[in-house]
Amino acid sequence: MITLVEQSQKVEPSPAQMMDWYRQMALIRQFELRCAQSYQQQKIGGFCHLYVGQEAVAVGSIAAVRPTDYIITAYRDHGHAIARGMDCQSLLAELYGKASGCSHGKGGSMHFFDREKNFFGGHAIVAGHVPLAVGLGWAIKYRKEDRVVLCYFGDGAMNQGAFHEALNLAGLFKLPVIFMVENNGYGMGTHVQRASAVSELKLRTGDAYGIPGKHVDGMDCLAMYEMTLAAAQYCRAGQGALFIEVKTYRYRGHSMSDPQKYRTREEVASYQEHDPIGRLEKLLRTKNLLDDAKVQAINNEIHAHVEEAHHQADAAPFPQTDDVWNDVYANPYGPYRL
Ligand SMILES: Cc1ncc(C[n+]2csc(CCOP(=O)(O)OP(=O)(O)O)c2C)c(N)n1
Ligand SMILES: [Mg+2]
Repeated sequence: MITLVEQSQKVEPSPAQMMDWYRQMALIRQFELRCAQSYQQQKIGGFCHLYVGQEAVAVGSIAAVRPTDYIITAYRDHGHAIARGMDCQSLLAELYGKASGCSHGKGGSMHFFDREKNFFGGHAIVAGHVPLAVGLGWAIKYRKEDRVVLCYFGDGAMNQGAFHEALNLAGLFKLPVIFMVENNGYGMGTHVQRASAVSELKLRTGDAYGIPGKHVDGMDCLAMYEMTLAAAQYCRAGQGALFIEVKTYRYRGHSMSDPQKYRTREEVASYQEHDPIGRLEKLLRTKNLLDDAKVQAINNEIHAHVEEAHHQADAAPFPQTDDVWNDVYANPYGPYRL
């Protein structure tokens, strides 16, 4: 039975909440554009996957869970970390390999982490973190805690063995995990229809693992909020795990080096017409919460914030050579126990 989701009452977010989501999405967009620039300036090394276009997914869904709930995601993690409230300076410092970075400069773009904010990464191996989400869900159930896990992954991850082993256990033990696939249409350059035997992803977990699948428009922040709120209620009520297929789109290449021969400019433009930030902006304008001057002021404020974070991160020191083995392996008796 998926009664809680089916009967989810319409939630009308407050003007302050919607304005906050608008700011968060605009912050993620500007942060990512700064990353692209810093990458070209060779301040960022290694892999770097941008979240431009997908902002409404992280912002709408993370707004619907509590700070005590666990968040875990794959390598396209900048947007989730910002929506979870991580500080831009510690994120940029991480990208620049600095000791003040959230993972002490040793994780980089794909390994953002914040134990205090219950943000469990940032994971580079496709689907490698889905079993970890199930472990977190198991811990919650074992300890009888009032928490849920929000686990994000890409459409490509659903064809990995680890995903299926993990979902089987989550279904079997009715664990409080929201599995959220960010279906942006592609795994690197391969379209989902060329990789998945059943391309309507929400159908893939119900019969197989007893985990009901839902569908939501990932370009709509309010829809994301509403769906995730209902999903969290479902998990908190002890009904088990839920799967949500989020239809979204990335505007930029898979990573920083992607000639994008697998799609046309027209295809990208057709999604940009439904831009999640533009969409919320339109709504806020109709409610007289935004006008040209306010939009400009918000963008200027965010620009100044990101530039300040960039300057501080740029000036920060690199880790010491002596620190090379610190924070690599966990001390099971140390402070980082769950
Ligand atoms: C186990 C594994 N195989 C291959 C890769 C290389 N790889 C990195 S990202 C990626 C595509 C994943 O696509 P998707 O899950 O749809 O996420 P998206 O990039 O669209 O967010 C692949 C194959 C990897 N990191 N891990
Ligand atoms: Mg994808």
